Amino acid sequence: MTTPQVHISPLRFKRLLLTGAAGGLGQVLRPRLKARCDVLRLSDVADLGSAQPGEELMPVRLEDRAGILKLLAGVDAVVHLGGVSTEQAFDLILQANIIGAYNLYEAARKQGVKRIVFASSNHVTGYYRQDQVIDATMPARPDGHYGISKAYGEDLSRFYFDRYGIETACLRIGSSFPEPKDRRMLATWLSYDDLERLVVACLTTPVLGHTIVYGMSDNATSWWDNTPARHLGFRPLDSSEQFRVATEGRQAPLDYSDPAVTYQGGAFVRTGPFED
Ligand code: 15L
Repeated sequence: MTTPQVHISPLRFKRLLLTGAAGGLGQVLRPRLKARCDVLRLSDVADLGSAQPGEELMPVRLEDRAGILKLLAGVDAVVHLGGVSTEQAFDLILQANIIGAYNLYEAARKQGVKRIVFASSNHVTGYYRQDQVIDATMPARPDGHYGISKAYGEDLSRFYFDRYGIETACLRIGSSFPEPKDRRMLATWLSYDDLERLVVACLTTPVLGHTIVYGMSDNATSWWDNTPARHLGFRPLDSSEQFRVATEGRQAPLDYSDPAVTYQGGAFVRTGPFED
């Protein structure tokens, strides 16, 4: 009898790449990922400051195909936070999130990078209602062009897994801020420590495959069931409950004619400023 070969990811990496490193969550993960690798390569179009020990800065635009190819040379794994992270004009989303995602996966294929943690978003399923509990096996219902671009990234990464064996965790991140800003975020909140736990679980789980997981803390109110991603071993330890009284106290009365109150995507489902 032959022993099946298991690919075990290292708990410590030689070189990790973090894109979108100057953004809100990029700044949170920068020191935390540095603790997990010898060299942390950082990229963004915004200012990255100066390189700290063990960091290397390589600012590249996601739409720059040749630049992205160089960016992925010699990295063990990628945490891809780069791109547009809110609803914006379609042409911006097209460049950074759609062409950019294609460039990243093509570069991974050519450079032999085998694992990517992709920052997707809860807005892939923002048109499910707040009285529904959904899981990642249910069809996408994006709430705008931003959500559609993330759904594209999820499908693209599944294709690169099926065709080339590049493993990806698509993190449908909820609302990752120091604390929930409103009543909706009591359900969607992801603490920074749970964000780190989630990313580390995705980087280090021996067999990742292609997995879609909602990025949320252990909130009492929840619209998302992460059972299909239990193999990751991600156990959130924080909860939004500690903020409930204060958050509900400053919340204006709910207007049930507002679609933002009905749908999981909140304000993202309102007609945006980018429509004719
Ligand atoms: C997102 O995808 C955004 O990047 C973030 O800024 C939040 O607005 C979050 O969703 C949310 O749904 O709260």
